[in-house]
Amino acid sequence: MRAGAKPALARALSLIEADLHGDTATALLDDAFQNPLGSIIGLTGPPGVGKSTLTNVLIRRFREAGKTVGVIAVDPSSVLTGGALLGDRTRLSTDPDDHGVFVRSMAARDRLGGLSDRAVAGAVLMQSVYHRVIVESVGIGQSEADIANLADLTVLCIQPGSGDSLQFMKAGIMEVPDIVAVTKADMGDAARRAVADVEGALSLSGVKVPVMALSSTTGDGVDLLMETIADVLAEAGKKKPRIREERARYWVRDGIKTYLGKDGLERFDCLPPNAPDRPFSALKETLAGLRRETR
Ligand SMILES: Nc1nc2c(ncn2[C@@H]2O[C@H](COP(=O)(O)OP(=O)(O)O)[C@@H](O)[C@H]2O)c(=O)[nH]1
Ligand SMILES: [Mg+2]
Repeated sequence: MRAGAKPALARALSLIEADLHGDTATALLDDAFQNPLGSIIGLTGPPGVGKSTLTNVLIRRFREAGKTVGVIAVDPSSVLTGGALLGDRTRLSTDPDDHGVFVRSMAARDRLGGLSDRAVAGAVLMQSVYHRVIVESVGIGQSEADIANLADLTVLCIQPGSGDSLQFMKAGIMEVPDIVAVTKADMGDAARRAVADVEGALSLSGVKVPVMALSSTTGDGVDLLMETIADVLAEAGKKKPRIREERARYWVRDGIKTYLGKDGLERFDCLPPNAPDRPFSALKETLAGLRRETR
């Protein structure tokens, strides 16, 4: 897999999907978690905002910069009736002969979005193989927190003139992204107004987040996005140990909640000591322990 063989990665991802808590999968994932090669970039936002189109642009730009790219497209439409609800969706298009790029679609946690534990595991696996892993997910409900706990950097995409920026102001509960990208800037003044709205909302709440308008169609604003991504990743690199531990904690707790419900979470009091290094086996062992208790 590390030598760049796509079939090997594809097999590993299938193993994760089929048997996430098996010995082979957990050993593989703990190893990947301990040996990250690159960074995970989360792209969130409502359906139709332009995430996939932007992902295509990012893939191209990273490849031009000599970086390898893995993509996980988390697709809520797979649990809905067809893709029609999401309108004219852009497909991720990559060169099949390019060994430096790999794209995988994975199902969302449920119809409200959010990352399934398999999508999280898939991203961790890809992070040990590729320089940049892009996770595209529809940003509704749980998914912002899920993305924030997975990615080194999150970009929230906002559609101009859609009321997304108003939503942004109201949503005090929302995880704060690292970058806000107002998409489709080629469509006129609405993008500029949306940037101003979001900046206004952010300054009221006292957080400093770069907000920028861009167009995937014309390429305007993409250079600035690339520079900002590089800056944020450089900053994120400095706090990695702390972030890793937080992530491990979140995944173990989240896994317990997923498999044993709130009741399981209430009976779970402390994180196993190996969790910050080996979160996947820590979860497997904690689940087994809690299940034994109930018997
Ligand atoms: N005018 C314009 N349209 C765009 C731009 N980016 C995406 N779109 C269009 O918006 C629609 C939804 O894009 P898509 O990438 O599928 O959105 P997603 O659901 O967020 O992944 C498609 O018809 C795209 O062609 C852009 O920068 N400018
Ligand atoms: Mg999409």
